[in-house]
Amino acid sequence: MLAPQVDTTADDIAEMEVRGAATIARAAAEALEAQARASEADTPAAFREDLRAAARRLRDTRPTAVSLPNALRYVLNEVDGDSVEELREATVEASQRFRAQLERAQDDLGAIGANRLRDGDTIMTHCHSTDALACVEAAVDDGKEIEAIVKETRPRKQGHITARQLREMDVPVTMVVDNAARRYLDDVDHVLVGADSIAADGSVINKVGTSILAVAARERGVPVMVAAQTLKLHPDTLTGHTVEIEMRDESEVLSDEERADIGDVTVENPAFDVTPPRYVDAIVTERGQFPPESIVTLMRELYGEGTSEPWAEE
Ligand code: RUB
Repeated sequence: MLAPQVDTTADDIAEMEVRGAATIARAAAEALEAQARASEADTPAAFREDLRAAARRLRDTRPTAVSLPNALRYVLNEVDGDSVEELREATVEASQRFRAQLERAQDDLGAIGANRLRDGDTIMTHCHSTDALACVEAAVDDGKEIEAIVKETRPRKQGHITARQLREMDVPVTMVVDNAARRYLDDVDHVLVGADSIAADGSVINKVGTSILAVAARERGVPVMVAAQTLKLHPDTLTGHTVEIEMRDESEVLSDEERADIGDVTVENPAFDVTPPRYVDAIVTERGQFPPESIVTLMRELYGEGTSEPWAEE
C-alpha cells in the first residue's frame, strides 16, 4: 500500500510545486522514509515491494532530472535486514543519510564555486538552481560584492525565484526577458547555471534556453559555469543512453484564450535542452571543478559502468 505522502509528493513533483533537481531528490528520499514508516507489510518481501512501488510512483513523475532516480537508487540499495522492523529502520536511516549528504555536497560545491567568483563580478543566471545559488551565497559570505542579471526564464518564470533569493542575500539584481540576454552579456563576468543531468560526454541538460545562452556567451567570450553536485551525473549515459527531455503541457505556453484568438497551431513545450560540452567552461561539483570532457572519469568512479533499477517489479 502506498503511503499518502508518496502520492502527495509525486503529485507535487509532477505539478512542479516541488521542482529543481536537488529539491526533487530530497523530497523523493523523504517520501521513501514516509513509506517505510507507514508500511503495514507483515513480511520483509511485502515491505520491499511497497518500497519499490513507492519508488516507481515517484520515478514516473518527471523524466529528465537524474537526481530523482539517483536518490531512489541510493536509498533502495541501502535497505538491508531480516525483519520488517530492520528494513524499516534501514530505510529511514538511508533516507536521512542521503539528505544530510545532499546538504553537505551543496555546501562544499558552493565553497568551490565561490572561488571562481571575484569581488565585483556580475553573473547572469537562467532558471533557478539551488546549486548555482550556493556558489553565490558562499562568495557573498566571503565578503565579495556580486551583482546579478537574472533571466526571467519562460514559460514558468523560475527567474523570479532566483531574483527573490538573490535579493535575500542583498545581491543587486537586474531582471531581463530571455530574449535580451545577448545584449547584456557584455556586462557579465560569468554565466552561472545549474543542471538536471550531466551526460558522460560532458553535455549539460538544464532548463530549456540554457544552450542558446551558452552559445551566445561563447560568442561574447563569457565563461559558462555549471554548478552541479555529483547527484546530477547521469550514469545511464555511460552505456550510450540519451537523456529524455520532458515535454510539458501546451497551456504553459498558450492560454486557452490566446489559443482561441490565434487559431489552430501546434505548440511544442520542451522543459529542458542539451548544451554540448564545448560551450561549457567548468562543471563545479562538491568533488572539485572539472572541464566537461573529463567528467566521465568521476562518473565511472562514482557509478561504475552501469546502473540497476532496484524499483523494478519482481
Ligand atoms: C529546474 C532547473 C534547474 C536544475 C538545477 O527546472 O532546470 O536549473 O534543476 O536545480 P524545473 P538545482 O523548474 O523544471 O524543475 O541546482 O536546485 O538542483
